[in-house]
Amino acid sequence: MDLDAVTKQSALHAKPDGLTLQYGTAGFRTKAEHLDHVMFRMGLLAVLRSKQTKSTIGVMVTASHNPEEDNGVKLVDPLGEMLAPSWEDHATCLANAEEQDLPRVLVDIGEKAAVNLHQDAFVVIGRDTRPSSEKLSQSVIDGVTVLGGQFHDYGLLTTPQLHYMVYCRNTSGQYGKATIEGYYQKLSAAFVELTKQASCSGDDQRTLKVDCANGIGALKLREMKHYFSQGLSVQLFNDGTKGKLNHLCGADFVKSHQKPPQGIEMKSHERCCSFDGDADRIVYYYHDADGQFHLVDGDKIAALISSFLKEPLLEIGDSLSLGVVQTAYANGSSTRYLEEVMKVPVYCTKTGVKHLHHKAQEFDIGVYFEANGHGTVLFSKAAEMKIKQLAKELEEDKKRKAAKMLENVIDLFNQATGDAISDMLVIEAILALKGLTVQQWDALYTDLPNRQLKVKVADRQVISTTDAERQAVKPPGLQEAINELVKKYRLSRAFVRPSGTEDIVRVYAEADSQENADSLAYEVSLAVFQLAGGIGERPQPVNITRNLEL
Ligand code: 16G
Ligand code: MG
Repeated sequence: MDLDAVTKQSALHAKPDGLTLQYGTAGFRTKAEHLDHVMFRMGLLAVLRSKQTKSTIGVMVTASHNPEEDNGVKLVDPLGEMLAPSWEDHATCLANAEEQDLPRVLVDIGEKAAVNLHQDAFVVIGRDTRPSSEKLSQSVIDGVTVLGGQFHDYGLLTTPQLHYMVYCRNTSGQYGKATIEGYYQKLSAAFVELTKQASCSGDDQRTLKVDCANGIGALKLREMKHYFSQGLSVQLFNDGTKGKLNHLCGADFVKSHQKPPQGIEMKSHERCCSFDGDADRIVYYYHDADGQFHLVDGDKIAALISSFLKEPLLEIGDSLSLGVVQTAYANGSSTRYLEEVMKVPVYCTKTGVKHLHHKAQEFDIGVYFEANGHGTVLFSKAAEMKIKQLAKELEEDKKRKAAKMLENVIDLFNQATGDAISDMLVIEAILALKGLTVQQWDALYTDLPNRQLKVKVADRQVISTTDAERQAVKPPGLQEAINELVKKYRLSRAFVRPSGTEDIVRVYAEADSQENADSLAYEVSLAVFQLAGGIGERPQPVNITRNLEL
């Protein structure tokens, strides 16, 4: 490593005094103006990680659903996964090192991780549409170059597309071509193939309105829709030509406010969906005949997909294991439906894609979704080989068809990560094949009314949790207080956890009616405020907060 060159270059990307950041569930994320040094240093780190793994590493510049002024960065590991936990610690150390300590910290990481510095390094870079992203990705490139790494800058990409590129490059093209056309072709071909078996339904059934959050999803979907134009017609809204990124639109807005985004015209019973700012999340929704809004979230996506998969799996007669992974945010009705009606095993993990992904890898077929719309289906290598072999060999027509269908599903899911575009195509294919309307899909089960609130506390780390975040172990007395409150309501459940992305504590409650869910969430917020060092204004009852918002 040419440490002198690193020091010199680093001075051009100097770290502001006193700023400390942590590599969290979503990488680094904060105001864009504070991130230049982090980007440069993540370029450095990506080179070390690439040398250590002897593979291509990805760097994605995005802050997903955060406001337009924010930005962030994530590293993508060789098989398209999130960065390994020990390297998250290296990332945090490197980002927080004072200028004069930077060379020493770099050498330290190299030693601790046993990096062979003579190995070549290759880094691929992608970015979202934020005004700050282009310059910040140039800082990543500066970091890569000063350590002698090679790179390919893909420019504008969705986060899942960058994961795809990394995965393709590290599997010598076997998974697909590491180009944007390669991505469009692979997914569209699988979609077209899968929907061939759908009996023709009316045009209106094949139209989908997509709110693109004024983000990168709009650009990419506009390019891609020509590849599957016969099977599905998508109409783009919030495509970035006027509105602000994630402002009053996008999956996060729709899920947390439980209302439609601005900028989309919804007629009753029309199927609509929203992506988030980097297109790795998707939720569906519609208005009924009375103008009532209905959200069809990640839990219902998991329910639709797993019930769809059960049939062909049964047909091929091979005992491949199927499991569903959720988080504590999964609606209680969804868990009950999956376990009791669908009879599939359901597991709960901590919040954050990497935790769900990890658990899902334990099954031949692991379906994982967060209620907020992050998710995918993972097929183990063994399951994939088995299915592909059966699709070729099976004699009986019905069975071969089922195996073929599963084969297309495998190709349609972006196996590197959850992907709003690929999830959308899978969902659209299933609805077409099953002849289901969005209302029929929504009617699989009825969500329990729920409410999420935020509480400001002096130090959110005073709360620690166990049992996949469903129980608070600290501060003392908090869980007991929650238990007492929960007892007051029917079909109720509540939990609290420190956010991994904002400086707040999150509260979740569900109960038999919206009033009760609201009131339980409020009471739990008060308990957090009192027992976990709340600051600022005391939490207010939900209807008051809501009136203030209007
Ligand atoms: C990040 C996570 C998401 C999680 C969210 C929770 C990834 C790619 N993203 O956006 O899965 O739901 O954080 O945020 O892992 P919170 O900790 O603020 O509630
Ligand atoms: Mg996102």
